[in-house]
Amino acid sequence: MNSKSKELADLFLAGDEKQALQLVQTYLENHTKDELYQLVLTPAMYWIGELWEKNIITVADEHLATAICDFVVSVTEVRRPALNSHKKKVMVLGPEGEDHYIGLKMVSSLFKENGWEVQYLGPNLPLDAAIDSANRWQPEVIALSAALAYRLPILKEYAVAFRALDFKPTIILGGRAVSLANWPASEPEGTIIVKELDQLKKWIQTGKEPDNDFSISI
Ligand code: B12
Repeated sequence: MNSKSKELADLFLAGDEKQALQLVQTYLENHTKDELYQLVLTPAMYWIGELWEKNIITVADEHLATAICDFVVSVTEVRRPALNSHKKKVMVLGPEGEDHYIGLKMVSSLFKENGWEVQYLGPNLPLDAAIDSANRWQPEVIALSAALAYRLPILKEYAVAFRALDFKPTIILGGRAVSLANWPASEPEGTIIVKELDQLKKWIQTGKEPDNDFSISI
């Protein structure tokens, strides 16, 4: 882990939101938001996960750290008013049972920064509610995230259900579980598997799909 992430993780664990925000804002003077998210905040939270797993910190420490990370991501998000009514639309959510949502917030932030209209529906959204919302709003893209490997089957279920909608949204799958999965396979039509935020940024800006060494079989 790099020293910035370590420093930030310590500030998260100390509950020091002021210093944490300052560090992040200083970093953003010379770096992009996806660099901040992918290279600093994500390793800091993964480190906190390791400390938690080893019982070096408590679940309360982890909750405090997550709350401050959440705050920092929210503050760095661009919240521009809609400039035109022809923005592309993306719906961002986690499937039922999935509680991890910091990655989803980062994905929302990246789409917003690139001029998309975003509906962030959060984690743990039942499929019927998600389908209903998608039918009403008709987004071009639906982005889904899963942190735990055993969530991959439900991710597939959601992806298949969304692709069956009349307006055929593009489905983007990401998250820790997705990036760790390692089964050679081809992606079904209309579904893009994204390992990291820089790949997402490239796709948003150029339409170029990630050229991963592997992808998940869904
Ligand atoms: C905070 C946390 C929690 C919080 C989540 C709160 C919240 N608001 O999100 C709480 C306490 C709820 C929680 C619960 C659990 N957690 Co938890 N959690 C974490 C922790 C420490 C950080 C998660 C995080 O925010 N990471 C930072 C984000 C930014 O990373 P990310 O999600 O991977 O996102 C990045 C990319 O994947 C990508 N991305 C993410 N989504 C998407 C989507 C798209 C479309 C794209 C393109 C990209 C993308 O973008 C991000 C940028 O880099 C992790 C540690 C870890 N390694 O992540 C453990 C961790 C994921 N949890 C773990 C576990 C075990 C659990 C529980 C099962 C614990 C329990 N016994 O109850 C439950 C399961 C809850 C559930 N039903 O989902 C384990 C999983 C281990 C495993 N074998 O898979 C981890 C790894 C901790 C550990 N080391 O043991 N957790």
